[in-house]
Amino acid sequence: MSDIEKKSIDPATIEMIEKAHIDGCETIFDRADVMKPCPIGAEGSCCKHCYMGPCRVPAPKKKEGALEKIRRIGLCGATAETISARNFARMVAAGTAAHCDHARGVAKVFLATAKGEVPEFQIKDEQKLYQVAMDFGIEIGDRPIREIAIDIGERALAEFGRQEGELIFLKRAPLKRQEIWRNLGVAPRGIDREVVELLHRTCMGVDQDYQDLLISAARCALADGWGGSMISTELQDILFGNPVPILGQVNLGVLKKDEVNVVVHGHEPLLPEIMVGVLNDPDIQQAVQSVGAKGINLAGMCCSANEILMRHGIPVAGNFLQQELAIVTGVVDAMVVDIQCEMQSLAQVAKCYHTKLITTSPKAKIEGAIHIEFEEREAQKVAKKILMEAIENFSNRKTNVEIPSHVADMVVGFSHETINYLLGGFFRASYRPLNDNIINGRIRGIAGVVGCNNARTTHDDPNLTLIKELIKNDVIVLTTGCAAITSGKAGLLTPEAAKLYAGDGLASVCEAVGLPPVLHMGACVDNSRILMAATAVVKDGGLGDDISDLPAAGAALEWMHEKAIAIGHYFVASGVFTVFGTVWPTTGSEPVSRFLFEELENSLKGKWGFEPDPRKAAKLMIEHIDKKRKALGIDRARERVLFDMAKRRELDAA
Ligand code: NFS
Ligand code: SF4
Repeated sequence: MSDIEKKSIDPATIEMIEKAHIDGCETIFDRADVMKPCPIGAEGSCCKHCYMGPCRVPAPKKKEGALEKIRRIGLCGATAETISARNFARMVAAGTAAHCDHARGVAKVFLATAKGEVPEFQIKDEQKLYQVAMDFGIEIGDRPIREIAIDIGERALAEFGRQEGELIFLKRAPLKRQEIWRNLGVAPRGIDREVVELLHRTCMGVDQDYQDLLISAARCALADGWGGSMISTELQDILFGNPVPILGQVNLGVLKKDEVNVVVHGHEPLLPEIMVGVLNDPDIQQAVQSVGAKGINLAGMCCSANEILMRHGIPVAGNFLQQELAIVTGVVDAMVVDIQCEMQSLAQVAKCYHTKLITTSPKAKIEGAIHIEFEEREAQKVAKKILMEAIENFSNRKTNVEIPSHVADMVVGFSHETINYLLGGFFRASYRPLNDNIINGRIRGIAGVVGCNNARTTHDDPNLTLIKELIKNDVIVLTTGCAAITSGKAGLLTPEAAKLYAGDGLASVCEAVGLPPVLHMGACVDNSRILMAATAVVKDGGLGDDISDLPAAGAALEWMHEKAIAIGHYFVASGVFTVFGTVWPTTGSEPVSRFLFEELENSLKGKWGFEPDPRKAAKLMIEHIDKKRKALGIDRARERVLFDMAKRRELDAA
């Protein structure tokens, strides 16, 4: 394998890394060669929680003496276990804060919309509005939609500042799960409260019991999955429409040489939604013509991409590690970013070309970028202003233009409600057919494969290898975030992929209902959809009475963000075996790792796993799925199915 092939398995990515070299433009792929991770920080053994430190307590190398062991405490006496668990918990708090602050923004716009203060936004999905109203215990009767929506907005916002009781959406979980949370004292009270409390607990001299720290981190993470993230998914669906299957295209090849290209990158769907709406505005179209462009091409990057892809079929330029490379094509006239996962280096890369980097969130400015703040009350005006900046920039393109030809088709937009309809039909929407096919063994189990790219491993490779291995073994895959984009690029998000890549059992089910073997469920906040899908499967019956009983597992092999740790921890705390790859942040403390990998299962019935090799990770997940099938007494059914298939082949051959 050449050096460049170690960087990515995506041909479009490799092409652009090479172009960047020719253009003399540095990217993250170059920096990853030069700067290696700090070995002490990488294992979670560095504490900076007070300035008597930073204290470093690296794991002892083999054959070290007693003296070395004594040094494994910080100045204040904090043990390696405390330090490791505190670092882990802080990641959970930060990740939860990111998802939930995004959710707060959505809730505020939702309430303003309900009050009629932002005419640009409307309530699009009334059915979902009623559903959420019922979950929130809001009276429906014959009240006008507007009033119900105001109540929902207020109640959603109150979840952030709630001081006592528990988050409302916890009641959506299977009853047994709720019991587990309450008995263990991890049912989150208020969203902000859990984040603040975890930051407090992890300060110098507070909670210094690693098990207690990791359990309280679960409480905070649950405030993300069943709190902030779920609120943001639900309210975004009501405002912009619950996603339904839609065709889209993905990879850098979606950029167009003779059109103005605007890439929206980040996480909030608010501004991109409005941009989609004003693309055909006469002023915009006229401006496009006047600069000699053939049109204006809006494309997405990362989770912003997933949001507008699912609802409007807007093409996706790429995932996290492709953000700089989109600019390297030389045809991106504006890259518009809001919050999260935007690399600061975009500003430098933009300088190598003609691209205008435009920041839009008051929370996320970047030195060297143009700042045009998104104000929802002036949403259209801002959207048009940004598009005009891009159009004006079209004529500034330099000569070093090259767009990779790679582009793939995909079908996306599988909200958990849509899966319901697709399986059961609109009038008898139900997960029954899924459950039946799991019970009869055609589908072996369910896996959620989600999360980022990480420049410390070959871009797209671990996730893709894992997903292919899972579907080959009849495990249906639900995917979100950057992993979903990886799947799209590789052609796995099409119904035809079932025949090509899935095992006989899964393929037969996919072909019967026209489903891809890998279902794109949205952005990272939409991992809450996976929780809801898992809950729906439990509630439909026949597969135990808790999420932890399901033949299911989760993974994020290329994770890098703190948000991923928050997601992983709420999956674990919801009863899911969750495997991460590439690196593991608590390797510095064996007891902490053991607690997460094994002991947590005693109380939360879910646990973490770490396995950088994607084939081995698939094996771990499938073994777990088979163990659950056995516990449910449905392992025999699967043996029969396999036998049937073999028999059928024999007959075919005869
Ligand atoms: Ni999720 Fe989406 Fe991608 Fe990772 Fe970043 S874009 S919120 S954090 S890198 S999957
Ligand atoms: Fe060192 Fe303790 Fe301060 Fe951490 S909190 S830096 S271990 S003295």
